[in-house]
Formats: sequence, C-alpha cells, structure tokens
Amino acid sequence: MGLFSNLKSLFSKKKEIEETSIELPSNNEEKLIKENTDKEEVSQISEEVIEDKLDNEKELSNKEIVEEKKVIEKYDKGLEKSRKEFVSNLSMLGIKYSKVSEEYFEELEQILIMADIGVNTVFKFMDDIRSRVKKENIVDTAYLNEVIVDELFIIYVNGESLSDKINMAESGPTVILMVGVNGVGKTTTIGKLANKYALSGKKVMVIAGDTFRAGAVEQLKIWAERTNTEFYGKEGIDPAGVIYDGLEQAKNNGSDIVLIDTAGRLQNKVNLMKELEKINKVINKIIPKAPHETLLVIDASTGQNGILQAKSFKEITNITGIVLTKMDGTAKGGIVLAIKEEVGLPVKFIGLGEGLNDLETFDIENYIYGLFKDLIN
Ligand SMILES: Nc1nc2c(ncn2[C@@H]2O[C@H](COP(=O)(O)OP(=O)(O)O)[C@@H](O)[C@H]2O)c(=O)[nH]1
Ligand SMILES: [Mg+2]
Repeated sequence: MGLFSNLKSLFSKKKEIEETSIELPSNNEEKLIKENTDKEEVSQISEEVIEDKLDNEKELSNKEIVEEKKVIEKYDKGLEKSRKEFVSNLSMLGIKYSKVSEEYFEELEQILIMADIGVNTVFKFMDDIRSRVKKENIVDTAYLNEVIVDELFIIYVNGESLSDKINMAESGPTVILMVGVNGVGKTTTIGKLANKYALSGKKVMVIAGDTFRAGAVEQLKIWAERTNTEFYGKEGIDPAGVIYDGLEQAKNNGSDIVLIDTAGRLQNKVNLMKELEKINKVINKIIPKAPHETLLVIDASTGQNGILQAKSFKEITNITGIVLTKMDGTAKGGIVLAIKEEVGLPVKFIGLGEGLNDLETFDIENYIYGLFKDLIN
C-alpha cells in the first residue's frame, strides 16, 4: 500500500504555497495599519480580531505561508541540479520505453544507483517497485513515475522514525559538537547555525576546537563576527584545552547555545577516536549530559564516500545526527535516502549554498517535493 493519494495532495499543497502571491506588509506598513486601526471603533476591531482568530485556527496564517514559501524556494534552488538530472533521466526512460519491461527495470535501476540512493537501498526499492507493478497491473511507464516517487517517499518515512529535532538542554547551555573530515563544511555550518540561533534570540558562542589546521581559528572568528556571536579560540594549544576554557566561559556568561568546531583528521581511526573521547570527557566534565548533539557533517557531492565516512564515525563516537552540505552542488541528491537506509542516522540539517542563510532544517516533504515536483502534476 502506497501513500499515493497523500503524495498527490502533498504536492498540490506545496505547489499552492509556492505559487501564492501573498506578501506581508513591511514593518512601516504594519505600523500604519496599526495606527489606523487604533483610531477605529473598538467594537469593530474586536469583531475582526475574532474572525481573524477563527480563520487562523483553521489554516496557516499569511505569515506562516510566506515563511514556508521561502523554505520551499530554498529547497527548490538547492536541489535544482539533482531534480534536473533525475527528472530528465526518468523522462528519457519514459520516452524510450512507454511500457514496463525487464529492460526498463534495468535502466531504472542504473538511474537510481547514479543518483546515489545506495546500492542496497536501490535493490530493495526495485523489489518493491516490481511487486507493485505486478499487484497493481501497471503497464504504463508514465504512470509508474508517480509510483516511483511514492515508493522513494515510503523508504524514508517507513520503519523506525528518526527524529530531526535538536536535543536542547533543560537548563544551561546546549552544546553541539561538530565533527567530520576536512573540507566537508563544518566551520561554515557552524557559522550558519550561529546565525540561525542568534536570529531566534539565543545567546550563541562558538568555540574553535580545530587548532590543527592553519587559519581554521581565524575562519571561525570571522563567522562569529559576521553573525554577531561570541567567539572563543586560541591557536597553538590542544583542542581539549580550548574547549575546556571556552565552555567555562560559556557557562559563566549564560550562553544558550555553544557550537564547537573540531579538526577533521581521519587518517588514523584510533587517534581520532582517542581525541574525540578526550574532547567528550572535557565537555561532560564542565556540562553534565553534554554534548547534547554530535553532528557529523557530510559533503553530499562525495556520494558513497560520504556514506563510508558516516559508518566509520558511527563506530568511533556517538553521532546523533547528520548535516548534509553542498546539496546545491550535486546532482546526487538521493544520498539522503541512502543515509537513512544504510547508516540509520537522521539528517538534521541540509546545506543548500555557501551563504549565511543557506542552511535548512531537514524536512522530508520539502525534500521530496524539491526533487520531484516536475515529475508529478
Ligand atoms: N555550495 C556549497 N558550499 C558549501 C556548503 N557548505 C560549505 N561549503 C563550502 O565548502 C568549503 C569548505 O568548508 P569548511 O566549512 O571550511 O569545511 P571544514 O573543513 O569541514 O570546516 C568552503 O568553501 C565552503 O564555502 C554548502 O552547503 N554549499
Ligand atoms: Mg573547518
């Protein structure tokens, strides 16, 4: 049983939001509206307020629609390469074979493997597709496209559901440790997260735990300046020492969120494991129950290599979630599904560009819509 009708209604709902022309009044306009309504009859206002309230309870408010539209647009832009590749491949396949056949299945399998969905996931997926084709007597490949999207969605939502929420401390600072190999986007992601949390009113501190690479401390400092957040770092001493001092300071100055950068050396698994153990010990000593999250950053464009990194890191430390960066730079957006199926860790954020605002909380519905909207109508 698929989610087919749900999928169709999800896509039409998203499409409606994407195409809405609602615009929120600017701050000035809002002020004017407020000043004017202040002068109106009180009874009239209260009636309107009640009506507004009733409307709001039923549907998303204009503000929520505009917010969601922005998110949909970010996913749209960030997943453009994957969408174009995937959709054009599937469309070509549909032109080549209008009816389902063994050759069709074989080429479909290739397309899915190329999209980095992961070989094991693809095999399982093909079994599901074949049995649905049989059971539902599907012959038309154009129709099958919709079933394919439906089944991909099922891969993600089925089975154990992985929480994409960030585990926040009950009191005191929430500590988020960022790990991953060199160049995947750890420091950039810390900058983007610092921005996100600072904008939501949290007091944020970033700690430069990557004391190994030249320039890494300075790079994080620049992000802290750009995002108006507090910075702690010292070059030339060991990571655990910096983290110790930084966390003391964060605790004393009432920080809400502490983001810790680390070096990404994976040449030697044992050494990295020891280093992360030491870091975790220090963190835990100053803030019990911390780190609240250990996020593994993976570059989406590295495909199966990224999956291997996730498996390795999972063995050496307690990873609580994945940040998938550079989705905008790859046509292999299927990696999200492989991570869920083959690594069993939740993707919590995705990087959709190099800018300060190009990080989104991972949302499977926006992701599926961003990838397949041109295929389903
Ligand atoms: N296009 C794109 N580039 C990214 C993204 N995240 C990081 N980068 C780039 O990846 C490069 C390495 O990032 P950095 O944060 O220094 O990686 P680190 O070594 O893991 O700390 C930089 O040039 C970033 O601008 C993303 O989501 N999209
Ligand atoms: Mg870095």
